[in-house]
Formats: sequence, structure tokens, C-alpha cells
Amino acid sequence: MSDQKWHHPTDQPTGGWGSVKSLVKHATRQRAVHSVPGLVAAHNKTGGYMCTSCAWAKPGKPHTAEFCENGAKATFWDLTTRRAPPSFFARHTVSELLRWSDHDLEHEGRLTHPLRYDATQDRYVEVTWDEAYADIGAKLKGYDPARVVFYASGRASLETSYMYQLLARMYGNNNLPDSSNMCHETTSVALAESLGTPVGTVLLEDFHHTDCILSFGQNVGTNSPRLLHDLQQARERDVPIIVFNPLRERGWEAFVNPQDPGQMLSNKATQIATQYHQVRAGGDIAALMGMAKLLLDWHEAARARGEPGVIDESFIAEHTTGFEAFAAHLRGTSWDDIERESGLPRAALEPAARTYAGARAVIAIYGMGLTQHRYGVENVQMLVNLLLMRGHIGRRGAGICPVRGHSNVQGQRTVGIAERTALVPLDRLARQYRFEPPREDGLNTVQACEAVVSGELQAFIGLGGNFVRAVPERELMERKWRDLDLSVQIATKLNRTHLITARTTYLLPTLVRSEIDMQASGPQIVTMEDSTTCIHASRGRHPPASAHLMSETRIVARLAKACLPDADKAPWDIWAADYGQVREAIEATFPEDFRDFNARLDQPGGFPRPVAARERRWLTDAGKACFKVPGMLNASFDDGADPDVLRLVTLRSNDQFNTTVYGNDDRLRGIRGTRMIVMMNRQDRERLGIARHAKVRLTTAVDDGVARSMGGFDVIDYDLPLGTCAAYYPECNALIPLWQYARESMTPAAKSVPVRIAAD
Ligand SMILES: Nc1nc2c(c(=O)[nH]1)N[C@H]1C(S)=C(S)[C@@H](COP(=O)(O)OP(=O)(O)OC[C@H]3O[C@@H](n4cnc5c(=O)[nH]c(N)nc54)[C@H](O)[C@@H]3O)O[C@H]1N2
Ligand SMILES: Nc1nc2c(c(=O)[nH]1)N[C@H]1C(S)=C(S)[C@@H](COP(=O)(O)OP(=O)(O)OC[C@H]3O[C@@H](n4cnc5c(=O)[nH]c(N)nc54)[C@H](O)[C@@H]3O)O[C@H]1N2
Ligand SMILES: [Mo]
Repeated sequence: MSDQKWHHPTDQPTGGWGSVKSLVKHATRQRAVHSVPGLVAAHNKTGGYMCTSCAWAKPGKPHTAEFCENGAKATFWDLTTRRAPPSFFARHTVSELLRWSDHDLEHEGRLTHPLRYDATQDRYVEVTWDEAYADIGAKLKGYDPARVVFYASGRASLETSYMYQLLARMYGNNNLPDSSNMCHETTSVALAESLGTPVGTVLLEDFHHTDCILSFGQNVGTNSPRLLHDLQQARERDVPIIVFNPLRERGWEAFVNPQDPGQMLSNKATQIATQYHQVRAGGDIAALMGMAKLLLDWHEAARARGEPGVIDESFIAEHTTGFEAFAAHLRGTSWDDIERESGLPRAALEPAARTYAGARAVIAIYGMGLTQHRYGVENVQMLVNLLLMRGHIGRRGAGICPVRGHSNVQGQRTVGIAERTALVPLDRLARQYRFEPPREDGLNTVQACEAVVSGELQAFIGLGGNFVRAVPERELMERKWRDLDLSVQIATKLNRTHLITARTTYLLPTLVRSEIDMQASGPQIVTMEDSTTCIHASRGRHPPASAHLMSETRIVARLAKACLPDADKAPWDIWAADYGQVREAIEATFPEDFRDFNARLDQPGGFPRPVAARERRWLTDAGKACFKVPGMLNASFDDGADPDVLRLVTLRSNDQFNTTVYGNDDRLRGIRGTRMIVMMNRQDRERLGIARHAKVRLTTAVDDGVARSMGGFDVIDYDLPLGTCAAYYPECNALIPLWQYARESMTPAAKSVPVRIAAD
């Protein structure tokens, strides 16, 4: 197989005509052309519906079309006219469907009826909603609550999520893992320790006032394309943008704004990154340490000359703690170590540090490239350290900006979907609903997987998502999942988790956000929180895919009534009929965050929750922002000692949303027609004796008695640092050991899996 078949190195910009072509293709394939007028009129606009794709902020003054290529794809995928009704399941056994690809399963279209797996026929069969709730309720009543998990996948509204966490707690556990555990949990832990807040401090308007942007480990062109508008505007003001990423991602290089006719016609792209540093996977602590060390050197030299320093001494004195220890650590760290671990020479870090040192207000953006490592928390804290050195927190135009994943993943945490009880006002819930919530911490995602593997878990309720496909250690997980007594999956489309059946398995089909949610009190509004803590209302405008769907809010209410002994302690029916009442309840539980909730629903741009660090109030134990000294320079599991072990980055393509695969192309990386590729540095490939067009096998390089290996990959030569290779998620999840997660946050370390690569 020639590279040429799969890989056509590209200089296409992000956006531009390529994105328009891609939109037309996906709208047609999903037979969803009818949704296009809605995209223009209502998508991400006040009074309309909020995109189900990423969590990036929605501006108060929207563009004519406030959607991006990937948000539109997600919408077509939701509003497809394709259906997977009971007759589809009558034609296909589950064993047969297990051989289908992720793409083909979801491509069948929307689920239309509640279904139960019938083992005698090996098929899903239609059930009534009443039958489903009666059976699920009876089963849940029989289990030990500690052995049941309530997973959430970051999309459900604030209203549904609030009810869901209350359901779990009234049922008797805090087993509320969510997709955040695989994602920005590292952020929640790191920022809470460093700054006293688990969320970012930046608001959209800060992008208008910044004069320098740093980006670490985030792929803007694919995963948050609307952020490109803010970056483009910053570039028009000549703001430097410094990127650290092992891959040269097109989104950070060139953007043609599809909403700008002049730019579309001339096809002249805006250059986004002004400096691009191809740090090796796991090398960010070292790179940041290098920058910080340079600042300290320059500061001390300037002070010795009697000139003003580079570091903001008065901010550090007034607002922070731990600087002296941090400075001593910088002095003690050698350039040899920094260069080796980051893969970047000092000469490359100097211009980055120089630009940073000259800026008045710096925003630091980051994503999974920092969070999904063994020392992911240290990665994030090192980035905060750099910002603190010059006082870039709690100031206009500056701050830390984690770019969240699912469209309401941050909001789910805000309203109590959290396994860690310290994050939840349990006393207030106890008073509000006259019950005694469980006080011990629940299971997070990795712990839930461990409980599946050990056989301790009896039942799994999934509010969206594709759990078994998204987590590490696929083979073991799929095998052990079958020992569960009950799996209930609230879903819109068929996916592989649904096909790994438990003793009893239900699929409960639900509405998507762009659909009209009609209840007794009329069409309902739902709300969500974006990456910048702003809360938005969303009103569906399309008719539901099937008359048999039930809204997520109502499903949760019905589950609660079916399984709780004291179901009347909360007004489940009233809530399901009028979501405004749920918002009243949310406000009662979280009065500071949701003051006048119902009255502020349609504030343009959303209403921001208060974030103490934004006002330089530090809710840490020390009462100050904390410099944290990382005890290592390499964020990965492998120590780099064996040159034959490469660090595998598992990535999203431009044609997927997590485990939802829209197609086999990755336009922005020039890869077409397959997802079974591994990108390698050519020198690594030649050194390992792998021929240019070889098929290869990847084997996890850990010595724990478990064989993890996958063949059938095509190798392509790719511009990557030595020792770093890349392939797609979720295909590669079979290679990730369950125990390789970030210390503290337990986020799986999906960005530097130690692997060996050999001809297959
Ligand atoms: N269209 C679309 N949008 C999405 C998603 C999607 O799948 N499709 N997923 C959503 C979700 S849930 C999430 S969490 C976000 C994810 O969005 P991102 O945070 O962008 O996550 P990834 O696509 O995994 O890419 C991480 C980036 O980090 C880089 N990287 C890998 N390792 C390292 C490292 O060690 N150091 C540095 N500096 N960089 C590194 C990779 O090359 C890649 O560019 O996007 C959300 N938005
Ligand atoms: N190797 C590797 N593994 C990773 C990652 C990685 O970068 N590398 N990233 C991790 C990250 S950041 C995340 S967030 C997780 C994602 O993990 P999940 O959130 O569990 O997975 P998704 O693929 O987003 O879930 C897709 C399914 O959700 C259902 N769905 C879609 N929309 C709705 C809706 O509106 N309501 C309901 N009820 N269901 C809906 C559909 O049935 C669809 O099949 O994966 C993690 N796993
Ligand atoms: Mo995520």
C-alpha cells in the first residue's frame, strides 16, 4: 500500500472552501439538507439552540452564521432522516452488528423506540416505556447501591444533569463518573490546587484585549473551530500566537474565514501561529520550565543592572505563595535536561520566552495534549506557574483557558455530577430534599472500569456516551462488561457499547438538543455552560426523529420514580413537565452561581458564573495562588531510556466527534480513506527497519503480564518529533493500560502510550 493512497500532504487552510465542500458532502450523506436553514437562523444564537458539538463560548453578537464545519456535521448527524427502527434490529443480530465499524453503526441513523436485548434471539426487540421502567426499577431496587454506576457523557442539559445527580444520591451513591474524568478532570484538580477554582478564568471578551496567546496541546481547527474567529481577530491586531504541539496542526497554521466573502474569494489565509514549537509528547513540563528559567535569568540580570525586572514582583508578593521554592527549582534544573525532555533547543525556547516577557496580557489555551498524561496535573500547573510569574491571572485580556470537550461537560460538574463529594453542597441537598445523601466519595471513570473488571459492579446507567469504546483496556473491558447484571443506555444512535450486552440491556432513545422538546407546559428550554463559564438557553426547533422518543429529563424522572423508595421527596413529575421548575431548584441549591436563573436565560452571550480567581480571590488552603513545583520534567509513563519505545499520541480526526466517526477522512492532515494509520517520524521508521509502505503492528511496551497488541496499521511518514508517533482514538484504546492514568486526576494517559512498532 503506498503512502500516496492514504496521505496527501496538504497546505489547505482550516475553514475555506474545503470546509464548505465537506459540509455539502455530509449534509447529503446524512440526508439532512432540511436542517441547513436552521443552522443559519438558530444555531448558537440567542433564542435558538446551542450546538451539541464543542463547548466553545458563544458570542453575544453572533456572526451571520454562528456555526463551524464540525458543528454543522454534528447537527447533520443528529438531524439525519436515517432511522434505526425495530425492523432494523429484527434483520440484524447483535453478533453481526459487532462486526460493523463505529461509523456504520451510527450511520444507520436515529434510534426510534425503546429496546431490550433478547439473548435467545441475539437481537434487540421493542419494549414499551412502561415495561422498561418497571423492569429497570425493580432490578435497581434489588442491588447494593454501591455497586451501581450513573455515568454521564457531557451533553445532557443542566436541568437533566441536576436531576440525574439527585437520582444517584437519593438512590444511595456518589458513583457519578462523567466523560470529564477522561478529559479535563486534570484541569479541575490542577486549577483548584493552584488557583482555588476548578475552571478557566478567561471570558470571550478577554480575546479582544490580549496581546499574546499561548497554546499547548489543543487542536483548534478540528475541535473548537469557532475559536478560530477570536484568534483571527487577535491576529488582525498583530497579537503573537505561540503554539506547542508535536504535530503541525493546520488549524494553528492557516485559516480562511468562510464568513468573510473577500477572504473566501481571494483564498488568502490568515496565518494563526507566529511561532510553532514541535515539543515531543510529554515534553511540556520541560518546555515550560525552560521558558520560566529564562524569565528568571533575565529578571535577575536586569535587577543586577538596576533595571526593572521581568517578573511581576508585587503580584507575586501580594497574591501568591511558593515562589521562592519554584525559583530555586528553576535554578537547579539544567538546560541539558530541559532540552532532552522537551525535544526543543534553548534557542527555540528563547523567542517564546522573549515574546511572553514582552506582553502585557497573556491568555494560555490548552487541551488534551496537557491533560491526558501521567503528570497531566503537573503540566497544567506548570502553565499556571508561567502565567503567575507575570501576574496574568485575574486581569483583563489575560488568564488560563482550558478548552472543554462536550458542550455541557463543564456544566454537568457545576450542578453536582461529581464523584468527589467535596465538590458538591451535600448539606444543602439534604435540607432541600429532606434526605441523607451518602457522604463517601463515589467511583470515577477509571474506578468504575476497575469495578467492572473485578466483578464488583452490578449495573451501569449511561446518560449518553459510548463508555466501553471511550475507556482504555478495551479487550478486558469488553469481556468483563458482559458480567454486568444490568446496562441501561440512554442514547440517540447505536454504538458499540450497546452491543456489548449485559445480562439485561436496555436502549432508551432520546431527543437531540436541536429537536423540539414538548411537555405538558409547552415547548421546553434547556441550558448549558460553555468553556468560559457562561450559561446559555437552548430551544429545539426541529420535530423529533420519532414519536416514541422521550426527553432525557423525563427519562431521568421516570427512572427516579421507578427505583427510589422515597420518590416523592423530589417533584419528579412536575420537573419533567416544566423545566423552569428544575431551574428554580438549581438556583436554590447553587444560589451564587444561578442567581435569577430563569430571568437571565436569554442574556446575549450567556450569563457568566462568578469565578473567584477572575477577581483575584484565591479559594485555596493558603488563600493565595500557588506556585507548584513539579517533581519531574517528563510527563509520560516511559522514561525515554529505550529508543525503540515510542510515545503514541491518540488523536481525533477532523471527521469525528469522539467515538462518533463521520467518515474516514482527516482533511486537515491530508489523510484520506482510512483511520488505520500510524504517523511516524521517517527517521524513527528507518531506524526501526520498517519499510516505507509497510503494514505494522503496535504493541504496548509495558511489563505487567498483559499482552496488548494491534496489527493492520499502514505507516505514513509524518512531520513529528523523534520518538513521538500518532494514531486515531478510539481505534487504539485497546493499547492503553487501565492503570496508566494521570496521578491525582486519574485521567487516562491517552497522549503518550509507550509502544513498540514492527512490521506486521
Ligand atoms: N469536531 C470535534 N470537536 C470536538 C471533539 C471531537 O472529537 N470532534 N471532541 C470534544 C472533546 S470531548 C474534547 S475533550 C475536545 C478535545 O480537543 P483537544 O484538546 O484538541 O484534543 P485532541 O484532539 O485529543 O488533540 C490534542 C492535541 O494535543 C496535541 N498533543 C498530543 N500530545 C501532546 C503533548 O504531549 N504536548 C503538547 N503540547 N501537545 C500534545 C495533539 O497533537 C493534538 O493536536 O474537543 C471537543 N470537540
Ligand atoms: N485514546 C483516547 N481515548 C479517549 C480520548 C482520547 O483523546 N484518546 N478522549 C477522551 C475524552 S476527552 C472523552 S470526552 C471521552 C468521550 O466519551 P463519551 O462521551 O462516552 O463518548 P462519545 O463518543 O462522545 O458518545 C457518543 C454517543 O453518545 C450518544 N449521544 C449523542 N448525543 C446524545 C444526546 O444528546 N443524548 C444522549 N443521551 N446520548 C447522545 C450517541 O449514542 C453516541 O453514540 O473519550 C475519552 N477517550
Ligand atoms: Mo472530552
